[in-house]
Amino acid sequence: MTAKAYIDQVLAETKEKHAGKEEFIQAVEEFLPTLEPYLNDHTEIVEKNLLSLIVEPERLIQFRVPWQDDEGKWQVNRAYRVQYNSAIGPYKGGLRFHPTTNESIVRFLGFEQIFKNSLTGLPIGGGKGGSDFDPKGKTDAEVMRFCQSFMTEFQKHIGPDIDVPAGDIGVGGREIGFLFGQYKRLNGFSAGVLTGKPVSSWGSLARTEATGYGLVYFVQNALEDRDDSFQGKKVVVSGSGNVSIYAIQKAQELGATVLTCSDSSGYIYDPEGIDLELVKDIKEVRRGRIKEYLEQHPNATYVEGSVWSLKESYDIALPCATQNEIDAKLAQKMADAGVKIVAEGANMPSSKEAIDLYQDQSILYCPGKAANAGGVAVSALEMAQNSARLAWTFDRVDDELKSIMKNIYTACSETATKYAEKDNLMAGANIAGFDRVVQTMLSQGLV
Ligand code: NDP
Ligand code: 2IT
Repeated sequence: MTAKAYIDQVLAETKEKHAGKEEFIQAVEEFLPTLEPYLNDHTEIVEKNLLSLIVEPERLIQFRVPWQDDEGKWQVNRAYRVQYNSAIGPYKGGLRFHPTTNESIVRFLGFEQIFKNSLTGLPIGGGKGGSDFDPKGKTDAEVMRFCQSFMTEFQKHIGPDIDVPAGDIGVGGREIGFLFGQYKRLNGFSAGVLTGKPVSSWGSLARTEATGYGLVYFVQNALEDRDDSFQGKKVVVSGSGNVSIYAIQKAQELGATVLTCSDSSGYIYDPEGIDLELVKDIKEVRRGRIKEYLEQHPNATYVEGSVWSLKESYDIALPCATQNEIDAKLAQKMADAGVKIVAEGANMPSSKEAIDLYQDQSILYCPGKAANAGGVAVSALEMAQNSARLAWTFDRVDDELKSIMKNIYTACSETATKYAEKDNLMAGANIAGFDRVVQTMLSQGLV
């Protein structure tokens, strides 16, 4: 069977088996076809039917989380963990608390995580999880009770050498702190069971900054490779959460003007450059809405709807909010605004049609599984520090992060050049991430 026919067959089987799981099918459809030139060179993968093993998670756990709200009412949420692939290390990936979380979303995130983690070069397998619990509008006490109930069940399935969760949308230092406290109460102190922990509970310095910083380091490498830099560039960022805030900070440090940030209600456009201290205060301290930015910057603009409909010209787009925030129509608006580089801080923020448009219009596309790998990479460094019972300095972690992002960029670019063309970083990321995982699977036999 040819590589192409084999890919088509596995895709058709996946679509049939998972009808309705749109995000999961989208992630597989964006991934498998790019492997064709690699499979042409590695026929043993076709012969051994390894793609079917790759799309099937090793384990998928679902459980209910009962908890009591401040009025004394009993509530229940649904939670998931997909332990996708452990070829190269313990399952590793975040937990998302957002009302839209479902099996399709957890599967797509877990599938992407396998190859992202492989690209870091560190010993971490792929996993992901979360719940349809919405932390928005909940009190600290409610969030704590939810996290304690979540961990009471979840602790059966995790461990420093088994599965090591971290944060994602709706799960930051507060949530990880409560989850860690409950794990400790049930099992004793075991630092390496979660990452993204508060620094006082053996968390790593620079983990909070790592995804946003890493995203900007990835783009910096792509720019330098084209004799360019961030200096004087206009940058548009979506979201105003963990990834956005630290992407904005690093882009500003490197001389760019960041024009926007957003939340799920609307976006701020500030031609003088986003006031990051204010955004941090609104989102991290007040847990408020981005519209509140106007109270201190009446000359900025607040617009309801997507930031990607912005008409003012800019050079670099950093989508850092959520999946499918950019469809073909919005991608066309970005092209009209003159964007040259799209680098994904979020997981799968661009639809398949949007990616096709970037590629048709020679917009350099930096896919999330490569560009946002800095977060999980520093999580793996947190695991290393926890195993050694040491705490590294901020600068040491940041230097490691810089070198990991450089290596990821180089691997994507060189693999793209070998199997497709230099600017096809999507093919480069997919093939380079896949190679390490499947070669390890082959070496371990059928397990
Ligand atoms: P946060 O919860 O800190 O922030 C999420 C931001 O995205 C908020 O501004 C939120 O707005 C916005 N957002 C969420 N859902 C939607 C939606 N449906 N429509 C529009 N805006 C939305 O999450 P993170 O910053 O941690 O995560 C952002 C993205 O980065 C996600 O795709 C995540 O998977 C990815 N990522 C995160 C990593 C990490 O280390 N945290 C690592 C790698 C990737 P609002 O407050 O209105 O909901
Ligand atoms: O999508 C991601 O890579 C994350 N949410 C971070 C995962 C981690 O284990 O740090």
